[in-house]
Amino acid sequence: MFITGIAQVDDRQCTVGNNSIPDCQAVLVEEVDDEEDRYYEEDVISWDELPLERKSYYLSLGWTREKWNLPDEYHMRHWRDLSEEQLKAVMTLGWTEENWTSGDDDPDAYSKTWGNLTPEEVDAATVLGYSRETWHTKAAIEDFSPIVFPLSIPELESMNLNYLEALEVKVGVVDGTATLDDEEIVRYEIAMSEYIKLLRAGSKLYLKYEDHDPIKAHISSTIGSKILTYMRDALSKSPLRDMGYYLDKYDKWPLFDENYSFFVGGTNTSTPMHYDVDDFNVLWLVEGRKRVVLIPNDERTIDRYDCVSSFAGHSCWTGENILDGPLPEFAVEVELGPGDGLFIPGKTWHAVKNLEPSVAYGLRIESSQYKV
Ligand SMILES: O=C(O)CCC(=O)C(=O)O
Repeated sequence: MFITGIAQVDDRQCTVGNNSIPDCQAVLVEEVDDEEDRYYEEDVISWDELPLERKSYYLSLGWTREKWNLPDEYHMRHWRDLSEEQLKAVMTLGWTEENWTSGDDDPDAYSKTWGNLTPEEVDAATVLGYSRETWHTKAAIEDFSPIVFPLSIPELESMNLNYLEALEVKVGVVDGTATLDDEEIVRYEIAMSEYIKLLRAGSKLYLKYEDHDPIKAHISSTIGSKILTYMRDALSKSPLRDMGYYLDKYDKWPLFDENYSFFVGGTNTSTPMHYDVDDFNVLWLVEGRKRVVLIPNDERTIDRYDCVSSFAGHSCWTGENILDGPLPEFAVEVELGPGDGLFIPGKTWHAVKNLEPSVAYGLRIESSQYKV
């Protein structure tokens, strides 16, 4: 589900969670399917129909017409291409031809931990090539090594609250106190300057853009392109390269809106517990302070958390509140200040609370995006 439509709401409805928006002229941003999702472009557009510019891009990544036409992994295949055994397995897991084809929400079984699947579902998932370690809503065994490091990016350091307040741009904001998936919740559009004023006055609204989010188009030229250029440049020279987390191939891969994230929130706004599948994810603070709680997603915690919702197979949200109350077993917490970068390993559970009004930028790369 992606956000593409916009509907007016009247003034009395201008609230997000417990926050009301004064002098509200906000618009409610509705969520609708976006068939143009670039991640699945190869499934919906034939090679010959690709616009020239997209074709050059895919050619640069090593695609050819022949490769484009090959059936992809089983979950990308058309219903009619599945073998009898695969068909039985996907139906046991809850797929119907309709939701398989539309790509709408995964069946409920996909939100369960491996340990909570029924024996029939385990057999079906095994037929489809999954194991306890690779069940796709849960982590393959990953390094658990959150790393905090100083990162100087002079070109972005001045892009703080004052800078943002002066930009004439519309932004979408969400309830910054929600404990569930915040990539698919209702969002309101207001002027950036208006939002920063509310934030300074203690509002719990949160401006956060992650992943493949069409609303990013409003800030691509003013903010997005700068984050992509300058963050990649700084990270390519950071200790993360020698440590083996920043890979040489990241230097040349084209970056798009989905490769940056942007978080602007007031004191006590938060991002609830989730994981992202990116191979590379760095959060970098320009202004304010953040508390981040991280929990390994490996054999120590493998049956502990269910995905109550997931965002386009990219992130998994548990609905758990781990920011208030005692730290769960194996959790670590870090505090970030201006100029700190945090490397968040793929599929690591994490939740974030802004301890002061904060501005943060992020760069993330998922290798499967590049299919090479
Ligand atoms: O800063 C935040 O609120 C969330 C950051 C986050 O979840 C991330 O960068 O993956």
